[in-house]
Amino acid sequence: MRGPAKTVAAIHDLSGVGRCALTVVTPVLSVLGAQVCPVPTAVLSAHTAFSGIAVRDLTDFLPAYLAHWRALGLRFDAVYAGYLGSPRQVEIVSDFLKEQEAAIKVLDPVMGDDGRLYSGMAEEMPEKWRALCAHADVVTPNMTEYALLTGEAYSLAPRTRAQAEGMLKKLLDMGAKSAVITSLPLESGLANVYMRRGENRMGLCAFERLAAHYPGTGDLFASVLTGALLRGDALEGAVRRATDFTRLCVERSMRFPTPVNYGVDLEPLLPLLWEDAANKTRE
Ligand code: PXL
Repeated sequence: MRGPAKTVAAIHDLSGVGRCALTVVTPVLSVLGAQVCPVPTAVLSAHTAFSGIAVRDLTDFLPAYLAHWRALGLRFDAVYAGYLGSPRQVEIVSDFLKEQEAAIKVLDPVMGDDGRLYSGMAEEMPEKWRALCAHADVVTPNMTEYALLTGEAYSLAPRTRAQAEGMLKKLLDMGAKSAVITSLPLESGLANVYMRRGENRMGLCAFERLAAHYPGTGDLFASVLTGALLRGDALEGAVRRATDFTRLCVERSMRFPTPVNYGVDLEPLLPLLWEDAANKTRE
């Protein structure tokens, strides 16, 4: 890779156990050659699918944290935000995004799965996130988050191509420059679908349905996507890389099963991302 490492302000929680948020974002982006500067939104002993967790929300700490960064005059190549712990954090992130004019902004509206908000997620978060999406270069909701953002009923009924394109357009109408919906059920099967503003046609990466459903795969997908965009991939190449790597991690985790709450077994596969990135650098 030519030049210094690209920098990413990564605005996510730190969950000690369960492989999501910063414990996924950091290794993935590092192996893709980017320096991660975390903005921790909360510290949890484990992600919210575990019961009995210890949680410390960091909303009150973030203004001082970012004020120091402001004093340092930091400018990032990318800002990648995921799990935000309170409605006020959305305001704080919104101000930060406005200051980071030149950064690629990847916004993953991490709010829920399986048709429900994550435990502890405030009811106002969908409308807050809707406004935040206007700042995005790329938004990456799953089907639950798509329903929460748009106010549509959650449904996994297979969609036609035209319906899926209509869904992507709704996200673009919120102001995002491009949109990706993960694990969208098409009539032909599951796919990660995407569209850029001003284009009416969607692109898609199809993948086969697997029986297991692991937390943190949305974070894994969006982390690879962010790293690939920073390496200069176009959106289609980045979605392809993120889809392929996420599938590999899920397949491996099913072959050597651990309880799903502990997340996907990504560490043994990180060298593949490295080799992929190294090959690209040699090209
Ligand atoms: O992977 C999404 C995620 C991020 N952060 C926390 C979570 C979850 C999903 O459950 O609980 C704290």
